[in-house]
Amino acid sequence: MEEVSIDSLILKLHDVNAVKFGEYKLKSGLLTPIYIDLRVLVSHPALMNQVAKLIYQRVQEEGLQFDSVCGVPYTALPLATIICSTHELPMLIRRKEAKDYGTKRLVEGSFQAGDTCLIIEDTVTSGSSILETAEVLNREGLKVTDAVVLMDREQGGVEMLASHGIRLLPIISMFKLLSVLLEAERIDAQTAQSVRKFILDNNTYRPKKENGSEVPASKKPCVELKRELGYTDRAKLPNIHPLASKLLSIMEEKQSNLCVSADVTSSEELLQLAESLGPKICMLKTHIDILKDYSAPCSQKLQALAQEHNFLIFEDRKFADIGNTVKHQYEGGLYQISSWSHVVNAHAVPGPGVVEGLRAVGKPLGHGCLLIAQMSSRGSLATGEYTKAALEMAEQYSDFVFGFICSSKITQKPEFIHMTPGVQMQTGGKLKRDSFGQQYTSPEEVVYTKGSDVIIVGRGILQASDRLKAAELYRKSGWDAYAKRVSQSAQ
Ligand code: 5BU
Repeated sequence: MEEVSIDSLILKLHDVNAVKFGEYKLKSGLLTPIYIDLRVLVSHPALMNQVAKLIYQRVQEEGLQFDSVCGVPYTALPLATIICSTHELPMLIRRKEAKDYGTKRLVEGSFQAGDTCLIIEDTVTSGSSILETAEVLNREGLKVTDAVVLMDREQGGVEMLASHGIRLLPIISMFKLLSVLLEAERIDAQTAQSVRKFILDNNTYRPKKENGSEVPASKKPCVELKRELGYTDRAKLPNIHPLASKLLSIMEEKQSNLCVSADVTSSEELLQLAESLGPKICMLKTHIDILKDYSAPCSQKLQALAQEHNFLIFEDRKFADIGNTVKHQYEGGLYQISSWSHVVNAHAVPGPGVVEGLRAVGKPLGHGCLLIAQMSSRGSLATGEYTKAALEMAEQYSDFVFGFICSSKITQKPEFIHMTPGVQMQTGGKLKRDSFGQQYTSPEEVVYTKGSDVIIVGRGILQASDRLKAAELYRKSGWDAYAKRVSQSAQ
């Protein structure tokens, strides 16, 4: 079977009218400018096989463990059938017509209480169809921990299912679909923008408060798509962290939202990189503990280069211990990170103490911290509720935390900076990966489609034959995507 790329699949889905633009009514009664109707797939067997193949690929890449597979009736039922038949996996069928067949079982197939069942779905809006199927399976004693969906409309399904303990793994996101169709000139920029606005304005997820009541709609995670502030205006916001303000000013001045990840193992090469790429970047990211010959003069020289070329230094140390320990790790030891790095990052997993420990050292020095809200690696556990908790922690300590490491924009608050690793130019529309699960997205998709501020690029530049030329290519691509995003939001 031919190799399936997401981009070519999106175009084929558009060819067969599985994706339509106009005015359509959703199950909820809401009028939508885009309609995804994957029911037509059954009339296109080759396409059906490609979709089934992509779903199975995702299942394998994620290393999902399960005892059986259940497709949400009806559209995903034949998809589940193809997957289960091709790979000889046990399947279950959930009956929809419980009332008509009162005495019959609600779930057909053999299983044992405690078995795990993987759910497959064609399209997700709010996630309610998957939840309904999961609840039927749960009542029969089956566990549901993961669901794979071909098309995620990005209207809150991931968050809603996560709040019920189900991880949703989408293959195509709405924003990806729009950018591919726009690129292929199947739709114009205005249509793409109106769909983007509709999606952002109509997030269906309403988180529950601890007492079970819903958070009012005005506090929904997705805020109105207003005219977006540019980097210059954000730098002047009254509540902005001084370092975030400095970074935004550098970005504007150098027309660069590129952070180079200087993952090299000798001090000489690190300094040479900082010297040559300095004029192209807003930030240089280090992993100081991979240097084989670190000594204090190296970080002193790096500081001088940062001053000369006007960039910030970010030590990607990923602190993840109790406050007292990270305090020592930050200021002491061999590397004395706090003495030379403007920015560090931390995992939210230990709870607020990790930020408090770092803040005690970094705040008096005018330094700042990024919280790791999402990761670029395959199977990352930093999703859904975890990401939200990291966001809340950042809000609580906004005198020290000024942004996030994330794969896409997670808050509309313009004071926070979003920085995204896992960036490489894409070729041939195929998602790039390295052999250890690093996943790559293009600068355009990260900044324009996903709304992040800074691209973090390592091997995309380091492995190029001409690093300076590659850095310029990434700088331009990231900057153009930002300019396009801001100008479209002004329309
Ligand atoms: P690459 O060569 O562009 O794949 O390097 C990416 C860098 O960003 C590398 O230093 C990682 O340690 C770092 N990184 C990441 O790739 N993904 C993450 O989620 C986080 C950091 Br956090």
